[in-house]
Amino acid sequence: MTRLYKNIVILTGAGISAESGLATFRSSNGLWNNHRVEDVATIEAYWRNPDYVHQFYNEMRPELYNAKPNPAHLCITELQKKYPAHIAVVTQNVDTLHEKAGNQNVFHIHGQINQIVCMNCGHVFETWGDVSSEDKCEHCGTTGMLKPNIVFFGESLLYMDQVDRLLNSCDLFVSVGTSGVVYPAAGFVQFAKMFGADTYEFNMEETSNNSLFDKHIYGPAGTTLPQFVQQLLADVPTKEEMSK
Ligand code: BJW
Repeated sequence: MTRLYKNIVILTGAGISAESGLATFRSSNGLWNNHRVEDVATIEAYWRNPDYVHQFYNEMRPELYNAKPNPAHLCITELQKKYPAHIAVVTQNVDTLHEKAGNQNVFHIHGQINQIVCMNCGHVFETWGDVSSEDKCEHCGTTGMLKPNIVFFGESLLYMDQVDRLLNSCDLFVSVGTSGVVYPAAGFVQFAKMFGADTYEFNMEETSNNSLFDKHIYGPAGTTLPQFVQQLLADVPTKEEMSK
């Protein structure tokens, strides 16, 4: 038996997409396995050698384009359809599996693989194709300033005003498949807790900010999250119960 919640925030990381076949970042065969983080995931790397960075993300794009959502993504859609609360998904993932699963209110705080931003004018456009330093911005016409719309180390996160508001008002904060080492996302649980939310963590193993969660559910999110969703849905009063 759980409370009936009004505002739910689900923070997701690479682990929620692991069962869709996508590599996480910090596992032994992780996404950066053959690359130094400093060469592909920092803003300094992009300015130093944009084509090296473009090549890394150009190679990643087709795999993410073809990836399919798994039960962990899909059960969020079911929750959003059947549970009488405002439910937001704050994702650190650059894949689009939440959207493919039909999730609503999704905030990509670390950007999206299928978006490009012009560092000259800020224009954002969508593409699943390759990008290079010879390409021109379709909005301002400047060449060589296009960057994958992915938040690199040293850059500010996206949608932080909205996320702050969500954290201030949430009464249930659920973290799924994130190691909790990258800030500011790793600190969200602390805010949610400070504002009175129940805090749940779903992961395969203990994480670095483990002590901040009220409950830990260990195991693959594709199994554990749908079970949790069914528990939440079991506590939703029926129409008859509501009218009594
Ligand atoms: C499963 C599973 C299954 C597996 N089921 N679970 C405060 C303190 C210290 C440092 C900082 C701080 N504030 C800012 C910083 C600096 C920095 C930072 O955090 N550094 C730390 C590493 C120390 N942060 C930043 O620079 C951020 N910007 C910022 O703060 O701006 C303000 C500012 C500007 C200028 C100066 C100073 C401040 C930006 C961070 C951007 C992160 N971007 C990346 C993408 C890189 C590009 C790419 O895609 O290649 O985002 S880094 C990478 O890590 C990616 C991810 O979104 C992010 C988090 O990783 P995630 O999702 O947690 O993945 P993993 O692999 O770590 O974990 C997977 C988990 O899943 C594991 O736990 C598994 O067990 C689990 N799992 N299978 C359930 N089936």
